[in-house]
Amino acid sequence: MAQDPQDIRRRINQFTTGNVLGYNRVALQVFGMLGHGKSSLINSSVSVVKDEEYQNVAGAGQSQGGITTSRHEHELTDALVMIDNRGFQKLAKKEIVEACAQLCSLRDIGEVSWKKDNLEVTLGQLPQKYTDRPRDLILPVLVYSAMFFLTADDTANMERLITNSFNITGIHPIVVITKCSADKVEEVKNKFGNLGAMKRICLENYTENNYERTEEKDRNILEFVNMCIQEAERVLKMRQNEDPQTRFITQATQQVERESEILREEKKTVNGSDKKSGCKPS
Ligand SMILES: Nc1nc2c(ncn2[C@@H]2O[C@H](COP(=O)(O)OP(=O)(O)OP(=O)(O)O)[C@@H](O)[C@H]2O)c(=O)[nH]1
Ligand SMILES: [Mg+2]
Repeated sequence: MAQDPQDIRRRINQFTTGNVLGYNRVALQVFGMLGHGKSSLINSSVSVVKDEEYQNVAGAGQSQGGITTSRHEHELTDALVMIDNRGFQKLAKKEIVEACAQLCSLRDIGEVSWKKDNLEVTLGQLPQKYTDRPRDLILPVLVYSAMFFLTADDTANMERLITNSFNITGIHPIVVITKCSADKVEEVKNKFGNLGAMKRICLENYTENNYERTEEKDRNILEFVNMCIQEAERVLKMRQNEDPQTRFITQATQQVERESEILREEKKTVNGSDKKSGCKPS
């Protein structure tokens, strides 16, 4: 029998991390392509979990994307926040590596950039993040609209993102397929399943044009948040005997390696084009 939405809401509101490993909150880090409904998912979750009227707290747009350019935190409960994010333009390697830095807790809230000086940002974060351990357990949430079908290139890039998310957090991203009245919904859902993301939910967000609350939409949103809590509980249990400092050092080292590789590749490209154009390095 389906659970009563009020029971799910109560459970969400009562959720705590139990302060395992010093984490006192769970942060749902929302990723996704431009305009696929990340901010709308946050608006919907805030309204439904708090059982308040819809408000555009995350600044969802009317365009085809590019509205959100920085990361902002939105509180669902004292122990649960959602972090809105800049949408991926192409899901290029640079964008994926920046997503990894966020998952490793090596980025503060604020502007998101895919510039090559990101390695400097990472190195600058290390001393403080080592002594002052992050209090948020970060969980990846991947938003994808059923209006788009993944091409072979998109699929390969998504696989890279999903694998990296798993390696860093120990879980596959929770996939939210938005605009689920589109006819590609089952195909998209299967694609993500084939990439290892088994926690998937298809839903319609509340939007600026369609914000009247319905039981079905509320139920799907509550089910999504509940799924996140269950994953958080699983991760906390899995990590309870780990040494957080060792974990941090391992992840930070891997992140520095990923970012160094991007720099090396860019240098190669620049050198290659210099040679072609006959420029001599200064
Ligand atoms: N029909 C329908 N429209 C949606 C849904 N989710 C979002 N939209 C619409 O899609 C457009 C983009 O939504 P946003 O929530 O701003 O998307 P975003 O991913 O935050 O976009 P950027 O921040 O610009 O990358 C807006 O016009 C929304 O109203 C949904 O589930 N169903
Ligand atoms: Mg947005």
